[in-house]
This record gives sequence, structure tokens and C-alpha cells, in this order.
Amino acid sequence: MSIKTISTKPFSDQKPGTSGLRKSVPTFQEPNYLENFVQSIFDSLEDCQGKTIVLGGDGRYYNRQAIQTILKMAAANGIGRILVGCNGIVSTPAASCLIRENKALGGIILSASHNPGGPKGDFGIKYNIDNGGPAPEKVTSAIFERSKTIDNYKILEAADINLDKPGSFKLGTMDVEVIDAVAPYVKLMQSLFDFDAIKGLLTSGKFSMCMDSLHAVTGPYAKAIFEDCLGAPAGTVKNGVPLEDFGGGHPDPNLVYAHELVEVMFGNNVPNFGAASDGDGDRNMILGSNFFVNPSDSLAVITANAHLVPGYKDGLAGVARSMPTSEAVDRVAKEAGFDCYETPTGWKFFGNLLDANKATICGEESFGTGSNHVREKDGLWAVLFWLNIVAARGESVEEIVKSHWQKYGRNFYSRHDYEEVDAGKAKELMERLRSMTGDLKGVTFGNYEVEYSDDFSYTDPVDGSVAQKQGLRIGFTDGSRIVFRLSGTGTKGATLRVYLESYEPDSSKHGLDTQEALGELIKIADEIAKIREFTGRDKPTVIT
Ligand code: G16
Repeated sequence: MSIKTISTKPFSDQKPGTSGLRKSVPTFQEPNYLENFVQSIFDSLEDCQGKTIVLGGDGRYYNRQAIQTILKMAAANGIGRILVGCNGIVSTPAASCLIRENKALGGIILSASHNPGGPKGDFGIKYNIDNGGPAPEKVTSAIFERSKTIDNYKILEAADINLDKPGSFKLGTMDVEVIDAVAPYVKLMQSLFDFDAIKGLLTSGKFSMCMDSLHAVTGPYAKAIFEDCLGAPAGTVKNGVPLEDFGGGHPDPNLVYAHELVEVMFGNNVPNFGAASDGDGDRNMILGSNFFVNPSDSLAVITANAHLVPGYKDGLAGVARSMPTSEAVDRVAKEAGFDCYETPTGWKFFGNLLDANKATICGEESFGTGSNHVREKDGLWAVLFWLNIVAARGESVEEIVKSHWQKYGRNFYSRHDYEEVDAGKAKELMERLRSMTGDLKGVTFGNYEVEYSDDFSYTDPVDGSVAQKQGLRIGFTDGSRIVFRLSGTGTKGATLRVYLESYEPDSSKHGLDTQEALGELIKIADEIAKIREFTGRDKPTVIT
């Protein structure tokens, strides 16, 4: 086995987005594309010689090939030991758990999350640091800078490693341990939640659930937890076999893409509880019978009920949400007397707050919730949290949410996505809005008067780092908000996200349909941003 140094030329488009580098599979298959980025990661690490790293992905198309390449490059770059999931598959939260438990230097996670997979689908790669969380901006910037000048990469000439079952191997001087990534994750969940109470609920004969893993990474984890440990009947986990193309589906747990689950949960004689997770297992959607839990509400309900869950019963240090996430959780924090932090979109911004014990629970409108148990958002964690709350309160999902609104008021909330629009036009739309912010204070639109408008900027309270241009916000005097952002995870054209929120304290109005309640704000958003004119679309692609 010998180490080869291969000449290469930089690619100009290897800037990590909201969560790592995401591109189409054909792009990643271009000669040296993957290798350049991986070498840029190794070159950016201060000292990786002899260290342990974790490697795994969500099992999508190209995962297997990429894992073999990265193993050989890790060996050539002096990594001491690498822990890789069986078949190269590890969910993102389980990878975070493995990095932390094994005190690894970091991890390389292969995932394009909720984006579709397959030969023409998407692929992605990101680096997580030693706290188990996504690399902060200073690390991703260093990787990008390196990728712009790279002229060679190192790789060990060796045969592929057999990843089919656990085992120990050598690649040059590097130890390769192929591990079962499910067991440590299940153990972590058992340490946080009341498994006896949840088992009582799931085996009572009066409660049924449906978990849709969307043919993505959570299948084996969900079967081990719900069916094997918690006694739910076989078949509770649907689409539980990870497939390279997610069965042709779009592994995004929302009402549009998880339509199979929606069909199961809306109608007569439906299960009491429904949940779905995404491609790499960090997102979640929670449904009750004929009832959708908005992710922002889910964060607020989880926070308000954390005292019912063993791992959190001693109280929370604080909470954090991304800026576009609704302010429902702020009300819970205010009442409970702890801090609520507002960060830019991207889980990486929560890492410092969790490490410094300023926040215990974090969440985002984009179907992500998590806590200090790992440093990623965690889909199955959220499902277990909800089941624990349901078991402790003896109420349905709908009752729990409605009584939450009764107590705190309801933050009507919706996100309108315009996917795959012309990137140039989307940029123009944002630039135009940016040039308008500052001049809008005091301007009225129908019943709404603008109180502030700005481009969100964040100063990390722990290390003082600053992130600018994180989304255009227009806030109204009654507390309503409209936020405009371009997605940092899409791979085709641009995706415009419009986030809409209004607060309703009057419980007689809580039953209103969300789009109806936000109707006037939706019109105002179009009026201000000229969405139809710039995108050429008369309606969003996805409404959540
Ligand atoms: C990633 C990030 C999240 C973010 C989401 C959407 O999630 O980790 O923090 O909210 O993307 O980002 P954007 O609005 O820029 O598309 P995931 O599940 O895709 O890794």
C-alpha cells in the first residue's frame, strides 16, 4: 500500500452553504471534485495526525463510493483511527453522538439532508468539529479558502474496506472500525426519556402511532427504538429500509413531501400520533390525529413541557431559535424566566450557546429541534420528546397544542417557498428589498404599520463572531413579522423563503386557518417584495 499524491486544479464553487457543501451527484462525480473538498478539509484541520474521526452518511446514492475514497484519503493524511458506520450509514444526530462519546477530533458527514437522492439527485458533505456540531463559519471559510488554491490531494492505494458488518481493519497505519451506529444512539435516548411510560402508552391498546422514515436513514434507528425497545407493533415504522434514492421520494418531512403519512393521519379512524424524519435523520414532523404541529409551536411546546421529561426535569439554562422561527418559544422563556437567543438560520450557530450552557434546547422553523444531548438537531429525539409529553399528560397532541395556545396565545406562522426560481432574479429581489430597509419605518400597509426593517446581523455572545446579511426582516407595530431569505441548501437556481408570523392572544380566534389568519400579511409580502414580478410565479411551491 503506497500513498499517492495526485495533481488537481481548484473548483471555484466549493463554498459550504447553510449546512456543508451540497451539489448534484453528477457534480460530485466530476474527476477530483470530492477529493479536492476532502483534502481541503484535512488541510484546514490544525493537527489531525494520529487523531480519531467519525465517518458516515445518510446512505444516499454515491455514499458508498465516497466513503471508500474518504477512508483512503484519511489514511494518506495521517488520521490515526476512523469510526465508520456499517454500510457507511450513520444518521446526522448519531454521528454527533459518536464524535462526542469517542472524543473524536471531528467527523465527516455525507448528506444532502432533505434534498432528493439518486444518480441525478443531490449529494453533500460537511465537517463537524469535536463538540459533535457543524463546523462554525471560521472553519467552513478556511475550507473554502483552501479549496480555491488546492493543487494536489493524497490518497492511499488500497483495496476497498468491507463495510457490510462490524469489524476492525487497517488501511496503511490507520485503524478502521466499522461499527453499529444504532446502539449508542438508542442508549443515549434511553438516558433522556421515560421509556417505561412511553412503552406503557404504546402497548396500552388505546394509542397507536405511525412513523414514516421516508426510506431514509432513520429506519433502523426507529425500528430499534419504537418496535424493539418500546413495544410498538411491527409495521409502526413505515418506509424503514434506507434506499439510495429514497424510493424516488423527496425525504423532507413536511405536509407536501411526506404525503403518505399525511394520508394515514388525516381521515377517520386514524392513528393518535404520526411522525416523519428526513434524509439524514435530523428533521422531524409531528402530527396528531387530523392535526399538524407547526415546527415553531413544537419548539415552544417542548420547551414548556420539558419538566415532564427525565433528562430535562431539572430545568433549562435557556433556549435558542433561528431568527425566522416564530416567537412562540420566546413567550415560554419569558414566563419561565430564562433567556431566549435569536440566531441566524443554520444549526452551526447553536453550537457555542450549547457548549457555554446558555441554551439547553434549540429549534428552527425548518422542522428541526434538538438539545444539548448532541450538537445537531435530532428528529427521533423530537418524536420521543413528544411521546414522553403525551404519556405524562395523558392528552392528545391536539389538546396539548391547543392548551398551549390558550395559555400563551397563538403565533400564527407559515413559510412560503418559491423553489428553483431564477437565481439572478431572486438576487435582484433581495437587493431591492435590502435597499428599501431603513426607509420603511412608519409606513402603513392596510392595517399594519412598520415598526422596524433591517437585514439581520448576529453577534455570537460567546466568541463575538459576527454574521451579517442573514435575512431581511420587516416587523410591524402589533408584533407581526415578514422575513425574506434565500435558502442556503438548494442546488438548483434559488429558493426564496418568505416567513410570515402574527400573534393572536384571543383564544376565540385560535381555530382560524393559518393561511386565512395570515392572509393580509401574505398580500403585503407580495406588495413589498414584488414576488410575482421577480419570480414569475403566482403561488409558492411549498407552504409549511
Ligand atoms: C439545514 C440547516 C438548518 C436550516 C435548514 C434550512 O438543515 O442545518 O439550520 O434551517 O438547512 O436552511 P435554508 O433555509 O438555508 O435552506 P438540514 O436539515 O438541511 O441540514
